[in-house]
Amino acid sequence: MDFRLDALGEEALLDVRRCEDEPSLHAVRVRYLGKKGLLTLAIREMAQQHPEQRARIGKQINDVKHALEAAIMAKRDDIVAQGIARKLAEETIDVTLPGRTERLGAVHPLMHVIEEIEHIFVGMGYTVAEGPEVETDYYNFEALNIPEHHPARAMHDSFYIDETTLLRTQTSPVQIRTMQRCGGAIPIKIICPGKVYRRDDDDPTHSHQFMQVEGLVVDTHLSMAHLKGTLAHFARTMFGSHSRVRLRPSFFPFTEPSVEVDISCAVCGGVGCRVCKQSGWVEVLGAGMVHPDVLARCGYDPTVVRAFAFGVGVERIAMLRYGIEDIRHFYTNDRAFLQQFRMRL
Ligand code: 2NL
Repeated sequence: MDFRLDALGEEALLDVRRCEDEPSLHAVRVRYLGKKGLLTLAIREMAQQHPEQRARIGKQINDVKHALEAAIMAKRDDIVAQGIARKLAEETIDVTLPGRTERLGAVHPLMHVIEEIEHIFVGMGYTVAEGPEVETDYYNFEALNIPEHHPARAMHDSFYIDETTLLRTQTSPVQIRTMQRCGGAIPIKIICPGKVYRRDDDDPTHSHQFMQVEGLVVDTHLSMAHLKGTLAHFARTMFGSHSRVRLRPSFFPFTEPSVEVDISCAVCGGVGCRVCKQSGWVEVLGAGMVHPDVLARCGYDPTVVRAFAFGVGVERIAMLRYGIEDIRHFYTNDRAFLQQFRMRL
């Protein structure tokens, strides 16, 4: 019996040592210590021994049992520790790696320029007015002295939706609507930024849709001097204190007199370069005193009230401001191009 117990104990400890996971360890426990386990059977066998030997054998069985239980417990701790160690090795997190940053978008350069223009005019007491991009031909043309057979109304210049509805070709309709809503009240000082649409199928460097900011001031005693002073202030704030404006006579159906407005080239400072085609000047605005017929149509008495208006091409301003040579950059969504404007908030 003694000899068998020793052998059994050694075999059991060997089995424990060979275990690599908890299920096999559990199987060893059942094999030796379970209800029909080998050690359990030995205990039962002990009952048949001579009483004088029982105590000694009982102690021996207990020793083997405790040794086995201790070995199983130690092995379980081992297995658990190994499991944790393996997981830690597999799931290492390198806290020194750079984080995954969200890609931040940027304000589009055209929007940024519009906001700068708004800021400059708000500083002179203007408010920003907006209106629909889908307009009637009355607001887009008729109210602005552009009669039915005027070349500017030809189908090829505008996007018509039906016979009387079109995408606005300038933001003047917003100003017409504002004057009509004000019902003869003065003063009005507004700027109207927004998208405008023109058909330019033949020239790939022109976009069908571009940005415009128009301005309108309605009051008494206004003259071309106020217009020029306003635009000069705009140019100096936008392009720097050395910036100059130059007015050249022109024609628009809705203003009289009308002028084209040049700004001294912000790229070369007026000496001559590719952007200004060596002239030192860049044309960025059209302007004039609002035509009396337009004022009358909007509920203002042109013998009492004066108004000046101007229209700015936002793309041209942005090109000058940032030295961008091709207008198409604004509309191709090239991220390399757009990312350059990220910090200019
Ligand atoms: C240009 C020309 C211009 C106006 C826009 C205007 C608006 C009303 C009445 C009279 Cl409601 N005029 N706007 C006047 C002159 C020129 O824009 O070349 N824009 C880029």
